[in-house]
Amino acid sequence: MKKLTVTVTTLLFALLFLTGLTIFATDGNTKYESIITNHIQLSEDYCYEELFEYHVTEQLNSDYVLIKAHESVVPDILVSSDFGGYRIITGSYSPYEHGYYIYIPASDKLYTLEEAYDADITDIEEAFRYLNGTAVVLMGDADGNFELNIKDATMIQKHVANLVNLNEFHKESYIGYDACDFTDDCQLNIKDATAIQKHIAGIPV
Ligand SMILES: [Ca+2]
Ligand SMILES: [Ca+2]
Repeated sequence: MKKLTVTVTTLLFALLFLTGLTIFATDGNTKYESIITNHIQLSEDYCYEELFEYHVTEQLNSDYVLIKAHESVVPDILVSSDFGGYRIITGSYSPYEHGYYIYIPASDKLYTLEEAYDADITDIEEAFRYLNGTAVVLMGDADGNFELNIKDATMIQKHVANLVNLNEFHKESYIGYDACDFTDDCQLNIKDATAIQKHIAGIPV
């Protein structure tokens, strides 16, 4: 797993975003709250949201539930994790690194997003899609539609030619612009477009 410290500007956007989430947290569904807080043993002062339920059955059970749960503190630093072509903002939610969890009611198992990805849970990508542009991005997804295809390479080419401004395009998503750097070298240039084209063609980058 790779980790990197995000920029100060990104951090400021993130703090604004997290503050908004904290307010929103009080209105969420809390069907599994007592089970989850037993799993991760949060202190009395915490934020909890059930964000997304995948495949709700007639018995109102779900294959999995995307949950955000962390202590009610503003993280002093945010970090991101890269795996499987995704970049996910995790943050240092004291005392836990990850604020997002996947809960599977049938087995009563709780996973971090990365653990859920590694466990190959069916359609886990739908949970990532739910967080697209806020906590999750698909690397190379320049147009932010959660698909990686030739249109993303073209958009980066246009950005390099000053026909499109990807900074402006992703102003509502504090990690959307980061996703454009497909080669992950902290530079956005024609090499990113070329690498995406090769990746789509199945040529090793
Ligand atoms: Ca795309
Ligand atoms: Ca790059």
